[in-house]
Amino acid sequence: MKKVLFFLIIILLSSCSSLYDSTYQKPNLVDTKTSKNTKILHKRLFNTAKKGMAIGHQDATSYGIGWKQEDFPNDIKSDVQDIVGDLPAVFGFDIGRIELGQEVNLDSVSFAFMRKAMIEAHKKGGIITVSWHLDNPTTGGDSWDNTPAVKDIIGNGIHKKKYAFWVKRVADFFKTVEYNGNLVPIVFRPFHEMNGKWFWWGEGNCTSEEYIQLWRETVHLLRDKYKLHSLIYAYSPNKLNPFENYMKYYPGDDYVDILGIDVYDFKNSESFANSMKNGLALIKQIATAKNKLFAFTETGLETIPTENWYSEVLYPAIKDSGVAWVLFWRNHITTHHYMSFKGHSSEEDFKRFKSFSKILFLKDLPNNTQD
Ligand code: BMA
Repeated sequence: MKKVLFFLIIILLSSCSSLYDSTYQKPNLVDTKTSKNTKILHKRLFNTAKKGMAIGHQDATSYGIGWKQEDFPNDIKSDVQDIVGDLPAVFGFDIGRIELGQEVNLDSVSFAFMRKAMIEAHKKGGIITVSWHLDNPTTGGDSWDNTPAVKDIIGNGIHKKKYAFWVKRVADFFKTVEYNGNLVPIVFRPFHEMNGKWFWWGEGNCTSEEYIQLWRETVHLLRDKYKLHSLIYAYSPNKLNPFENYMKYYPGDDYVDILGIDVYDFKNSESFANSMKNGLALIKQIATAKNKLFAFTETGLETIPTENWYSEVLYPAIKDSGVAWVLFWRNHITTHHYMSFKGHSSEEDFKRFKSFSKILFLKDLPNNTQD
């Protein structure tokens, strides 16, 4: 009996430590009780960054130009796949309005569908990242209603209980995203672009201390109160203006797993290339010193009017950046889309972009050892 127990302990210990070695050492994750699948996700992101960068698309399989997913998962469609014959490696979703208990998110994607799409993406070896354009808890307006509200939901703020309930709905949803009896691991990227003035959690609408408190209390709710252990947390300011400090709103090393940045091209390739290079170099430097992963959490050029944008504007700036992934924003309509699609003038250039060895789509990702 003693012998059996001894072997059992050895097996248990070796299965716990097998993820780590000299090239990939145990990271200090925000959630020390995080699930095995979440640890594996972190390791896969680490390995991905060694190989190149995973290409992501927001709402990749939910809808695209001229279509909305119907017969899912029998017939998975994606604008990316229609062009290059492979799905993106990273699947972006947004859970805005889950906090209200609504059936569809702010872009009319139903949460029931989203759950299926997340599970399907995970099953295929994809990486999932989720943003949260949540409504303004004080006014009931949307994320862009920048009436100050953070002070009302932190500490003993008047909407503290309401916010805790909102976060419970988030946790409850993530707890239903399950595959083979395990929760699907997710990169959660709440309260993004806080250094911009457009969201109620942004610059000028709360202080950096309030923001940090909001982030930390959100982690405490998800992780400690609601016992959700399938998340990796990503911090993602918007492109920095001169003299802006990336760390101004940083919630702390114990509250952030991935350092990100959002940089868009507003139809000025030169200025975009500069902001991108500076921003990506900065997150690389800070994240490396902290032994954390880093990623290009949002980018794009709306309607992609610039010739050879993917291969000649974007690629040179990202190729040696070391980011784990690059996420392009959604393909809503022909006047609001950030990914190429079949028949669009950028199609050939996107194929060329795909042919670069560091640009990784789903089939190029390092091995998927989850479940
Ligand atoms: C924004 C736009 C909006 C959308 C929001 C959340 O950047 O695309 O139309 O509602 O993201 O996806």
